[in-house]
Amino acid sequence: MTERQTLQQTAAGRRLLPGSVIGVLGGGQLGRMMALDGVKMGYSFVTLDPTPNSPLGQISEQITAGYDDVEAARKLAEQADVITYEFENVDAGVAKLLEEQSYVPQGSKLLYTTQHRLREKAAIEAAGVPVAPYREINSLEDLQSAAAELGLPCVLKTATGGYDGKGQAVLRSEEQLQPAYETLAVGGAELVLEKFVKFACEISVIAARTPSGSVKSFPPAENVHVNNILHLSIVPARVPSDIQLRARQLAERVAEGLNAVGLLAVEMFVTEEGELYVNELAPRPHNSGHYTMEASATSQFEQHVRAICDLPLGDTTLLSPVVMVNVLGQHLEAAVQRFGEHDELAESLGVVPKLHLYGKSEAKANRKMGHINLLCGDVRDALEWVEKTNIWRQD
Ligand code: AIR
Repeated sequence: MTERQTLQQTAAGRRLLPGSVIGVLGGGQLGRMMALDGVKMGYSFVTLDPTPNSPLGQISEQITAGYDDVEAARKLAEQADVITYEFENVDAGVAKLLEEQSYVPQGSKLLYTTQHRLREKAAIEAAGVPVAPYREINSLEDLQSAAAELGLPCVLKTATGGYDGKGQAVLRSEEQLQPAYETLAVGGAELVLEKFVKFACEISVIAARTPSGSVKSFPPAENVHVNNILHLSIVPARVPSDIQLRARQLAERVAEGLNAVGLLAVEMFVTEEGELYVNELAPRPHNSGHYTMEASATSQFEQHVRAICDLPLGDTTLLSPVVMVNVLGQHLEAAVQRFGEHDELAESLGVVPKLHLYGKSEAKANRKMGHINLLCGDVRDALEWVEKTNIWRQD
């Protein structure tokens, strides 16, 4: 920890004024966009990432080493006034070391909770917020009796490590139980069975909480996934305003219940009856919050910096309807081409496309390479732009 005048001791923790150095575990796009906003505010950044010239490393200092490299973590702690992370599978030993040797306002408890589906669900329920009915599964017999109790269809998921639809299987018939169990329980992996929620749509709310305990949320995004990967976030979400309000209240309640610091992304299912069930949490900036970069008074990245530095949280007012569309490896070339040309379609629809690219050197299929925020008068116009450009056409 460096000695600086930018550090103020407050009742709840430390206020880190602009001029402080923020250390980030992970140098991917989320860290990069955090730094793009943080640098504007006067902070500087150092990242620890195994890949040289990572998306964040391109615009900050970088320590190139593995995430479990204790010596490198110690170096990060020396260089930074405050440490955060931009993905949640942080090595528990490294998180503990950093907490001892540096200042990690988010703490390791939040990571410990959100790295494990069963712990996460228990914490959400303890905050008085509903999750879909679920059971812990330790054997094939557990699975058979839990499936009988909950009724099919159900979703079997590994308790740790799964993302973008990996580590899960939808079970629609009894014959599918055993093969799914054998596939997912390899190496004694802990499993959880969830009742399949027949949702009308999926939404997410990003809440922020400071060490001093103030909480603010952003308006919900309506999320459309393709092949289990986020494709679109539509804001305002096309659900009634009372549901939007309830979703924000639930997200804020979860952030408070978990004593979260920084951002907490809360993914939810909305049923036809207007019920809300929390699906998943992420204690970091979230893909479904990228819309805030141009469409909100404060972006999620600025909000995260404000929260971990214990500054007053920024205004989360939505300034314009917006649709965020992800640019995956297979979309990159066409999206870049399009930005080199005059976009008559956008002009005629009154849509303003804003391109964000992450600086990744390798454009693999389904890899998140960038996104486009489409500012618009009505989200239908932005959706029409997405459709008519043919960049996201599925053959
Ligand atoms: N990320 C972390 N959790 C979920 C996502 N999307 C971001 C982080 C991480 C990057 O994805 O910014 O560093 C890794 O992207 P890739 O394409 O290198 O796997």
